[in-house]
This record gives sequence, structure tokens and C-alpha cells, in this order.
Amino acid sequence: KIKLWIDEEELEVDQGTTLLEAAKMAGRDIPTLCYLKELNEVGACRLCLVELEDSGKLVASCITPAVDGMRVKTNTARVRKTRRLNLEFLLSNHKVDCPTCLKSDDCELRELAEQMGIRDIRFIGEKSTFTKDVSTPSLYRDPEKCILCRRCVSVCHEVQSVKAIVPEGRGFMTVVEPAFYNSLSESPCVLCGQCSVVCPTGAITEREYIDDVWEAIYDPAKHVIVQTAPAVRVALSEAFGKEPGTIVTGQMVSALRELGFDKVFDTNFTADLTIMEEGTELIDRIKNNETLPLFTSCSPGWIKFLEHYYPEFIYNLSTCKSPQQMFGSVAKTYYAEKNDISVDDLIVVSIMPCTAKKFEASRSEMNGDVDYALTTRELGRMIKQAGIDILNLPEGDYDKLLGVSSGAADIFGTTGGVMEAALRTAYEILTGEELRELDFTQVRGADGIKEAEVAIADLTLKVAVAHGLGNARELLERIKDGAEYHFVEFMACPGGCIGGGGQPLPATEDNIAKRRAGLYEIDQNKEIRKSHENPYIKKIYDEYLEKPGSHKSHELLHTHYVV
Ligand code: HC1
Repeated sequence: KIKLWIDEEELEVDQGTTLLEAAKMAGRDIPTLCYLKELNEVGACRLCLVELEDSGKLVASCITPAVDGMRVKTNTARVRKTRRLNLEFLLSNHKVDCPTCLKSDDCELRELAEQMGIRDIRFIGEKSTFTKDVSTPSLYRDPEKCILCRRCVSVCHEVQSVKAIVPEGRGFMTVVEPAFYNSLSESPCVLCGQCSVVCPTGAITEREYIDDVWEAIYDPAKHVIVQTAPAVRVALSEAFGKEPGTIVTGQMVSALRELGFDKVFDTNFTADLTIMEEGTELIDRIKNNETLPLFTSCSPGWIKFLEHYYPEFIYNLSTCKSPQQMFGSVAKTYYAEKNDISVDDLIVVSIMPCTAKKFEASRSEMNGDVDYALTTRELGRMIKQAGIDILNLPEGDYDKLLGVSSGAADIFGTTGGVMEAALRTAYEILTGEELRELDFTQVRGADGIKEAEVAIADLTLKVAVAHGLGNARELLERIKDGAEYHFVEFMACPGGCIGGGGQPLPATEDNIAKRRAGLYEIDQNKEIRKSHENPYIKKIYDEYLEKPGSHKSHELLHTHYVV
């Protein structure tokens, strides 16, 4: 143990504790901007300066370890003045367009300027000039708002192992972008948007399509329908100040109706459909000795990662489209035909926790079935724009039939959920017996890689689950080294979709855990908890798709990725 003093308060801490952590223990809230615990501890922004009493030195508390006998001052005139000066320097080279910046509400730079009482930008000199990157449908990058904190670089390299962006150049011309000053579309970026989650300013954000959706809603010739992803219902209320994990499914449905959508449907319906199709594919592959393990294909960031880094596994990828895209496909065929709506007048909008879903919707394999994918954050902004008091709305019900789902579909939004949903159905289909214990706890929780063996009839099904692309990479390497599984669930974002790049901020582990608990609560309380028991899934097969894996199903619900 080490003894030190923080502003006269005596403290005992473990060896290796930083001054920032020690100060926190002493109840001092030191400002930080570049700091991300255990991920980006680089001391770049110099806003967490503290003063060492003995030497009189100012040091960055996030990277300075406590030393026995140290006396630290966190709030002297010099400390406050220098922190403030450093923030002013950052602002002097920042494009300050707060009223129009997408990130304004969540901008940490703006919040700190407010907190430190900066009312004027004193140092107006030359500013570095860089071009904006709008080369992808998912992300918007404005390097003139970048403060070079390197959080995005750390998450892209260390958590996702994608390494699409790096700091380039020197001094005033330093810029964080893909190597060789390329655009994101020319890089191996998978568009997961985890960079936008950690960016403290508006330098990387989702690309916003709210105005396009408003235009469609106001166009009387258009029939505009919306689908909501599983993970949105436990995170949306954070945009309105509620606790992460608060379940607002019913209020969200009501808000979407008030926004003017003609029908409010649920991606969960096609999550159930995915289980039917993917389950059938798994059983067929096992029976016919075809390529195994089967990899899930719902997460577009994961698919892009596989295409860039592990193309040799492309035939392991399920041919199932994601639930988002199955929904689009079913909407523009079955729903349009049944309701006599011209496909030209039908607009399909999805609300997703994900930035890569925008890219997925634009992929040539998907035939433009989903017109616009908005993030949870964008939906929050739309509701605010319309002045809707979502938290005080009565709970609405989804429209039938594309809005009815089982609890298995809700848990798609968390890591392990797709696997658990698949196991519930595979068990009953393969054994013909009722599954009594529905909770497959082996695949639950936050561990980066989870494995389980499940006895089903005369088969021991070996499965694995990975979330976050760094973990995906590790699992793929294990498979290359000979690890054997039948079925593997991969999700690009840490925690699964609940930790998606389009979710409300901040995405702390704690917030993600609360969202996860919310999804399991929804599942627990649903009357139907198995995809194959959803009566409307049975109905759509009877009326239209014939049976899982049928020719019609293949035509509408499957695709082929090629590299
Ligand atoms: Fe997901 Fe999925 S669960 S990919 O994580 O399979 O985004 O929520 O909508 O498509 O259903 C995301 C979430 C989502 C799909 C489903």
C-alpha cells in the first residue's frame, strides 16, 4: 500500500494507482477528455493536471502513478488556470459550430468549456483545414472537430482490432484518419461506429437521415412503415434522462405513431423468422456434412470484418439475411401484396442501435428493401424535434402481423441472445420434446468469448459466442488452430447490439449491463418465449413462405456474400 495526500486528505492506495484514481477515491472529480480507463491512458489533453506540492510540478493525473508520501493538490489557482488555458488552446483549433453540431448534446468538449466557465475563445489564429469524409452511408467524419485525443484510435485498434484509423502527419497537420489519407470507404473500416461512441466531440458521428424520413412521412403518396431493433427499447429512454435498461417498448411504439408512421412493426418478428431459417440451415449443414461451424450473419459490422480479414471463412457465414433485411424483404413483398400497396410508394424505415445497419441497407445484396436506417440516437432527436413527451405516453401495441414476437427475439439484442434463441428452437425441433429450462445461462453474460456444449437428441451441439471484433478475431484464430464448433454467434459490438455504435451515450460497461438486464426482463415476462411458437411466424409460412428453407424463403430471406 502507498500513503499519499490529496488536498490534505490522507489516503492509502494500491501500488500502480494513478493520481486520477486516487483523487476519485478522495471524492475529487478531476476533468478528463482524452482518458478512457485502461484503454486510452495517454495524457494527451492535459486537462487532468494536478500539482505536486514538493516539486511544484504540474502532471497529468491520468498517467501519473501515486508514489509513497506524495502530496497532491487538485484545485490550486495554477491548476485551474492551466487546465483552462489548455482547453482554450484546444478550442482555438476547433471548429466551434455547437448550435448545428450533431454531437452538441453529448459533446464532452462543450460540457467542459461550460464547466470551466470559458465564455470567450481568446486565441483565434490559423486553424488546420481538412476535408470531411462522407464516403460511407454510416459515418460522418469532420477532422476539423478532432482534438487528437486518440480515443477512436484506441477503440478501433485495441477493442475491435480493425485498425482502420491512425494519426497521420505532424504538428499542426496531424489528423486521425485511414492510412495514406484515404477515406473510410477505401479503408478496412467495418462501420461499427465504436469510434463515434467514444469520440468526445462531433469529429466522428453517425450519418443522419432524419430529414429524409420526415420528408417521406409528410409525403401523402408514401406509405411509411417502421421496424424497431431489439436493443432500442431498453436504451431509447436514456436520451430523455432515464436509467439505462428502462423498458419503454410501449411508449416508443406510441411515439412512432405520433411521429406519423403508418404502421409500427418490430424487427423482432423477423428475428423469430431468422431463428427458423438459420436453425434449419444449421440442421441441414450438420445432416449433409456441409461447411461448419455455421456463423451467424445478423451483425453487418461483423460480416464486413469477415470479408476484410477472414475471407477464407465466407462459406461458414449463414446465408440468412439479418432480421433488419428480412423485414425489408417481407415488407416489400408479402406486406405490400397483402395490403395492395405499390412497392414504389412503400418506404421502410428501421430504428437500429447500429451505424453499420445503414451500410447493410445499402448493400447491393439487399435490393434496397430497407430505405432508411436510423440509430437510436436519431430516433431520440426526432422525438424531441416533434415535441413528443415520450415518457408520459400511454403504452402502444405493435401492429400485426409484422409486429408480434417471442421473448427469444428480444434477447437477440445482447451477446449470446441469438444463440440462446436458436438453442430453444433447435432443441424442440430436433427432439420433438418440450424444453423446460429455457435459460441457457452458459451463453449469457459479458465474457468476451463463451463456449457451451448442449445435448440435443443424440447430438452434442458445440457452440461459441464472441462479441466485440477483437474477441471475434481471437475466436477465429482458435478455429483456424483446430477448435471445433457447430454454431458460432458473432456480434461486432462489445455487449452485442445493446452496445451498438448508434446507442445513446455514454456506453459504459455498467450501462450496457443494465440494458442487457432489461432485455432478459422482457423475455422473462413474455408469454411466448420460443421463436417457433410465435403464431404469426406459423401464419406467414402457411400463407406465403411455405416452410423454413423453402425456395420462396431462399428467394426472399437469404443471400450470398462473396469476396
Ligand atoms: Fe441487432 Fe439484429 S439483434 S443485429 O444486434 O439480429 O443492430 O438490436 O436489429 O437485424 O433482430 C442490431 C439489435 C438487430 C438485426 C435483430
